[in-house]
Amino acid sequence: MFFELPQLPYDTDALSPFMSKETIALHYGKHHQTYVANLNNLLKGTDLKCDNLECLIAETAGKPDQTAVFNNAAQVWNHSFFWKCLTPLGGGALPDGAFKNAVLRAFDSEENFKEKLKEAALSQFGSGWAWVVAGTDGIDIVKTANADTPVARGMKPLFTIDVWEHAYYLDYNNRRGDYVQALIDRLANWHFAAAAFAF
Ligand code: MN3
Repeated sequence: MFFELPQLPYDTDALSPFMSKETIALHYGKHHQTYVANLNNLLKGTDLKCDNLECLIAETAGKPDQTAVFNNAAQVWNHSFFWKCLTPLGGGALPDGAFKNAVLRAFDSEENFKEKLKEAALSQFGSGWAWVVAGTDGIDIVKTANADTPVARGMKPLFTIDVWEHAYYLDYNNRRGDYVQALIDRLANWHFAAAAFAF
């Protein structure tokens, strides 16, 4: 049961200047890679019977003696998902279809949806994530702290923004708002979110 760093869906300089290749080298090549390595090391000493991340997250969530496995499994899942939420051709209007219709039902307008997503990303105190999720009541926006993930709570993630400082400090210093705005306006892969909603 060994996990690998997934391939990036674009070149390391493809998101520049909104996310520099230096940030990708650090964030993907060091942070994400380290979560994978830590997880594989931790699993050598356990009797967890899982061959995928979702199983590991479900088996370790909320268990104090499994915090290290949970944190690293969740961070591998979160980052693997995060890279797919970005694209060099990102931002712009939501694609027409079921996802957009669900966004409009929940948030009245695209502008309000994006504003609420930005608010969640900015109001997450310290490290964490802002998410667009699908639940039984339609689409919602939630935030999680540190490694925590909606996957552990029965919600279906459609889109996420990493707001750990390692995601933006090289490019934006302390200006989290500028990073979040650029991600939403220029990098967000709404087609991926729409496909995740339809799946
Ligand atoms: Mn990160």
